[in-house]
Amino acid sequence: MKGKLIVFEGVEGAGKTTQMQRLIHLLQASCFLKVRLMATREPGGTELGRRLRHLLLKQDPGEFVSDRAELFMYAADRAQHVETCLKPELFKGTIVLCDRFTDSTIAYQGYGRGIDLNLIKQLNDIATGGLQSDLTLWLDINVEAGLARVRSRGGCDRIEQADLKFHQRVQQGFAGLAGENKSRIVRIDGDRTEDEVAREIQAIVTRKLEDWGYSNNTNSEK
Ligand code: T5A
Repeated sequence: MKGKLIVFEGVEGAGKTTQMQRLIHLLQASCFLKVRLMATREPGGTELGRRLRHLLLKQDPGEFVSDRAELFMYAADRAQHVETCLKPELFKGTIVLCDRFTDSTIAYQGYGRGIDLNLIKQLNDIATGGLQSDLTLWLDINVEAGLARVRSRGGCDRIEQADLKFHQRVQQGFAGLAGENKSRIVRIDGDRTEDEVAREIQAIVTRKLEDWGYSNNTNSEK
């Protein structure tokens, strides 16, 4: 595929959304102007996904969502997202920035909920048709600090409300994944100011774009 998929991952409140927006503005304003860019997210990157996102995250004390039902809803969201959004954009040559992808399912439903990791990997493969990120930026932040950031906004969703141990297992999941996938996943210390984190991300992504053959020069295209 001509395009590249850059994914942001991390526990609740790690700063993914903030940093993704900053990166997209920076790339739009930078010398990589001729690169086609798109920002999306999981769950909720498609119309079907937005409905699944609502079902997944809404707080409804009267309704119990089983772990496997949750897993399959994330997989359905991803299958639709890959088929109707990610693959077409990557074929066109777009640089796609995505807030969460397959590693979130391994961390949350695998490490967090305790569902068999091989089952999740198989489901991820089915949902993605083998599509992997070209670069994953893991914002590594203290779990309690991230939850405090989210809670200070007010109104937690169904997953944010899970207990601290759940979120600590999710964090261990991301750490394990980063250790196993050193060429794909880059760890970024998220416990710093927004500006410090943004500067590191800018440096990493600029280097990657150059490695991939995108020229950091207003006079030339890829
Ligand atoms: N999920 C998702 C699964 O369980 N399985 C899956 O397969 C997938 C794909 C998605 C939920 O679904 C789960 C994971 C999630 O629980 P979501 O709303 O998209 O729900 O959740 P998050 O992606 O976690 O979004 P959040 O908004 O909660 O976290 P972000 O995007 O990491 O953080 P951000 O940028 O919104 O920042 C949070 C707050 O912190 C401040 C921001 O201003 C904001 O108020 N902030 C900072 N404060 C201090 N210093 C910094 N450096 C800061 N950076 C940001």
